[in-house]
Formats: sequence, structure tokens, C-alpha cells
Amino acid sequence: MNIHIDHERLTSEIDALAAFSDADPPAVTRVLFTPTDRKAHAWINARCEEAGLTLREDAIGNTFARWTGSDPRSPAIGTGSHIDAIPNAGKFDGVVGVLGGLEAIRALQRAGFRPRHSIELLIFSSEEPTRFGIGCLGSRLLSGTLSPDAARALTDPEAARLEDVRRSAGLAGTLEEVRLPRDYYKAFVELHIEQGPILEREHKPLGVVERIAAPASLRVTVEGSGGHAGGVLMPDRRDALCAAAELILALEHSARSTGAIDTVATVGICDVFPSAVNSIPARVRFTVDVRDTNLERRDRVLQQLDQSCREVASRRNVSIHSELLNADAPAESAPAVVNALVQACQKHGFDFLKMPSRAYHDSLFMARIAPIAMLFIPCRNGYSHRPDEYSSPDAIARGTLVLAETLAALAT
Ligand code: HGY
Ligand code: MN
Ligand code: MN
Repeated sequence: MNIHIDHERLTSEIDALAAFSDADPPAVTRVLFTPTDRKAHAWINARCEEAGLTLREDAIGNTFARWTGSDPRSPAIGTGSHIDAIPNAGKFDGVVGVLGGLEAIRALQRAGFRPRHSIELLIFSSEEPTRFGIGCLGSRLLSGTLSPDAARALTDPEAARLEDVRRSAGLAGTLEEVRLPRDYYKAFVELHIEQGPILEREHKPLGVVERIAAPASLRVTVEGSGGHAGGVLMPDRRDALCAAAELILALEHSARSTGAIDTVATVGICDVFPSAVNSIPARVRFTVDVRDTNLERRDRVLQQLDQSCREVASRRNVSIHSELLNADAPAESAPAVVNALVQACQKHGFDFLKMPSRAYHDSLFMARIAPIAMLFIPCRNGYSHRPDEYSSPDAIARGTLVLAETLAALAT
């Protein structure tokens, strides 16, 4: 079978999708359930219908575009990713897996392939934590990792409830209907940009992901007492920002001291109240994101943060409250799916590197209900979650070709 990837069309579709954004180009911002996000989904649904795929959207906004196989009752082969984008992001994160997955299906159709197992493209809802504070909301509900009740308790920064927001975005049904049975997919494969510099540094055109790191995130609130920046003398202060600064540096030190390069910790949001140049910070809220391919090492960093909170609270006479938002286990790729990817690379003489994913992805949760693996393509300087995120048309076409070969092998 001679599979040809139409990389002009794929590149132009990536550019067309990037136009659905609430930021000025080249930045892309596409937050869950905003009108822009819904228009982007409608645009992709139209592309899937053009390819003759059968569409279904579930109650949380996951979209399933199915190419029905000759044995429609057998477990399907899933592929796909997400199209929501954090503020001021790039145009490739997630999108390569969705539009590359669609082009892989179209290329197989053009090559005359007929799947036995149905092939299903998924566009997951809310892979990014931007709106409701937890990533992979769609795949967590699909896999039963998050309960419908826990999801219904979520609110966005404007205190809008998930139920109200999803319904006003036009989603019917109940969250109880989202969960899929364990034998729904025979395998799930996700194509994604690496979001790191390893492939480029090692001069490898493809990465076959063997495990996905374990993510955890928290929200920490430090309450001190405010006051006048001139009138309150240093010994009398309970400065919430100085306390938070100690915690943030302790967290960095802890992540750097595990002896493993795979331990990472990030404070990406830090809100200061009242945030006035001449007023002592009374309250600080910051987020913590800790990951590691090894669960024990990750949890040790969380325990050390907990200890630092207690120590700083008593020494500085401030109150510190931390709320755990998620603490997920890592995921191992299934050897059979890894082998299918390796054979597809070898069939085309493409070099590849077996590697971990330090970013999390919907595959982390799909691994709870199906054998998974991921295929990475390089992105320039490893940049991602920023407007200058870039992966070349060649790299995208190569990843899409290997994905198409893998889907065909798994769907036979
Ligand atoms: O944060 C992550 O790892 C993913 O890009 N949402
Ligand atoms: Mn992302
Ligand atoms: Mn992503």
C-alpha cells in the first residue's frame, strides 16, 4: 500500500485552525467552551464530515469521528489529541495530533485501505487546565479517572460552574454518559510535538514514547497581614509575598535535588493581593505543577513542599493552605503499540528515539482504558506553549505518515 500524505493541505489546515484564536497572530489562545473554541470545533467537524467520518460529541465536548470498519462491533483503533490552547500559545500543540490524525485517515482512504477495526479520531475536550484548573478533563471523564460529581464541583475563574458553562456551549446529556468501557478501543495512538528539545538535540526525526510522566498540581494560599509600605516596620511585618517567595525557592531546590533530571516543578501563576506598590502583600495565591516519570520522586517533592509550608508558616506567623488539584500516576506505553510504531518507522527507514514524555497528554488517561503509545515530532528549540512554537511541514508529514502506517497495521 502506497500512502501519500498531502502535506500542503495539512499545513494549510493547521494555519486555518490557528485563525480561530482570541490572541493576535502568531499567538493562539483558544480556551475551553469560548465562542472561538466552539467555532474551531465546528470547523474541524466539517473537515471530518468531508472525509465521510461519522461524528459524535459527548456531554463534556469530546468529539469522536469514526471511520467504520468491516467489523464494526470489534474494538476500535483510536487516535487524536486536543485543540484547546492556553493563553498566548502556539498553533501546533495538540493540533498536529488532530489534523495529522485526520490526514492519516484520508491518506489511508486514498490508498484504498479498508479497516477491519473502525478507526476513530478523537478531539478531546479541555486538555489544558486553563479554564477549570485541571488538565485532561475530557479524557479523565472518558477513562473514569474523574467522577462526574467531582467534575460538576469545578468552577472557572469567574466562579461559573462547569455544568452551566458546558450547557451554554450547547452540550446536552449528562457527564455520567461520558465514560467508555475498557474494551472500547483495541489501541490508542497520539501524535504530538515533543514540547522539549531532546529530538532536535539528538538529531532524531521521531520519538516513540514509552512512558508519560506523573503530573500533580496544587493551589497554595498564603495569608499574612497587609499594611502601609512606609509605616509598618520590618520586625512587625507578616508579608505574604516574602513567605511565598521562600516556598517557591524551596520547591525549586527540592526539584533540583532529587538526583534525577526527570523531576520538574513550576510556579506558573502568582496572584498578589492587594497588589499595590506601597502596600504590603496581605495574601498570595500561587499554583504548583510538579512532574516526574517516577511517582515516588514526585511525591517526595510534594511532601517536602508540605514541610516547607509548615515551617515557613510558623517562623513567619502567616497561614498557608494548599489544595491538591490532581496527583496522577505515570503511564506506560503498551509494547504492542510501541512495536507497531517502531515497525512503521523502520518500514520507511526513519530513525527514531525511544523516550519519555515529560508533558502530560490525554494518552496518560487513555492508558487507563486501552493500550496506548505516543509518537513525537521535533519542535524548534523545544519551544511550546509560546507563539514561536514551530514544527516543520516535513516533520509533521513524516509523523503523519508513520501514524497512518501504524493505524493501518492496528486496524487490520
Ligand atoms: O501541561 C502539559 O503537559 C500539557 O501540555 N497540557
Ligand atoms: Mn499544552
Ligand atoms: Mn498538548
